[in-house]
Amino acid sequence: MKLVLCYLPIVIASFIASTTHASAGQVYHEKSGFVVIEAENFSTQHLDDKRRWLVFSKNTPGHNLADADQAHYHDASNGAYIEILPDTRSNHHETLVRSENFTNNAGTMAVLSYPIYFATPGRYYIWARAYSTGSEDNGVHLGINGHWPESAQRLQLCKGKHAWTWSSAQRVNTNHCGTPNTIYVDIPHKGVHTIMVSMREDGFELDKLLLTKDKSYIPAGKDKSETLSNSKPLKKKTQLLKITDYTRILHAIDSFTIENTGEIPYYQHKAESALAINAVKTAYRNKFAHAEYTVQAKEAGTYTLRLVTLAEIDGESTYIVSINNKEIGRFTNPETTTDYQEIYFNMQDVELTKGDIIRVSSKAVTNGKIPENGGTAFARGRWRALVLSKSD
Ligand SMILES: [Ca+2]
Ligand SMILES: [Ca+2]
Ligand SMILES: [Ca+2]
Ligand SMILES: [Ca+2]
Repeated sequence: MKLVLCYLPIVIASFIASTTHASAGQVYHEKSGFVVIEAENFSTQHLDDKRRWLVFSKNTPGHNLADADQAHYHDASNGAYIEILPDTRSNHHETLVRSENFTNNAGTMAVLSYPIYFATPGRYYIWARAYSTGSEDNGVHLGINGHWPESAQRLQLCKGKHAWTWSSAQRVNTNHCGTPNTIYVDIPHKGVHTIMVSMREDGFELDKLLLTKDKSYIPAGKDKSETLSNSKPLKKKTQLLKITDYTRILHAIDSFTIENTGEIPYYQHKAESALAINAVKTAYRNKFAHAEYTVQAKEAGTYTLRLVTLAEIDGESTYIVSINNKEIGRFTNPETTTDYQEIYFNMQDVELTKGDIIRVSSKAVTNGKIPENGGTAFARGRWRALVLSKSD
């Protein structure tokens, strides 16, 4: 079997992009008192000059670091795991060098970080899924938020050699194989906390971590899938689609006055967020309706104005924008095959001062194309907004 390896900065990026469940925007979180982490999906690694956690999967290339065992990705959860190398002490015949191939000082060598959102604070028992082939590759330290509480140091496994094995046992002087179900951290409050891993013995192989509030829980096999947030897509806007920068949007419905503004009235077409003319009434056809907005003191300045109208299949309505009865723009909708398609009309360098009356007018017209009730249907002069963008 060929031994394969990647160096970490590359591995993290490529791994997240390709083979793992995790992807951009996904983060670990606690779910019903459980946190399950693929060890290879760590966020950062520090203090890794002498020993380094390396990711192994079927895609990683070979290496020539000291190592006493072959790769074990076949039975690894997510097809990948991490091993801390070089491993210069795989058995007790090889020299123990403190702060090199062994350290009892948690948090001093090859420190990994896994930020996790916990909704439920409290005590979490930590299980590690590890693969040991010798007597000097079966201990690791755990920590939280840069601290290394005694309760999370010296996770150890003795049984289950040459197989992926879950352990939550802490090595103590009276029991070098550790006491089962004793490794834990306390999550002080709801929020993001960073679970950390650091070297105790080189050659240690870690596939997965499982944190549980249930002290009697015993994981088996690959156990649960990693607990990742499931980000829903953010809500996208459906109107004013091409308005990508603006100072102020004057919405036709919310900002403009339509009472007592002319001989024929607008009504509010709320489903389309538009003002419109009820062209069913023949008296309202081919005449301008008006809506008005009074400029406030804080809005004084020079702007580009964009009138957002809605094209309609049954007619090409005309629009007029005026300030204090002086026309500054006159536009006609283009023909369209899509009802309520937004059309944008620009007016450059418009100076607004306090008390100015901005008036938007439009009329209902027919293009004679759409038969209706013995005649043809009318477009209703719909418009949606007047957008103010401050000139630079
Ligand atoms: Ca190895
Ligand atoms: Ca070792
Ligand atoms: Ca090993
Ligand atoms: Ca894994």
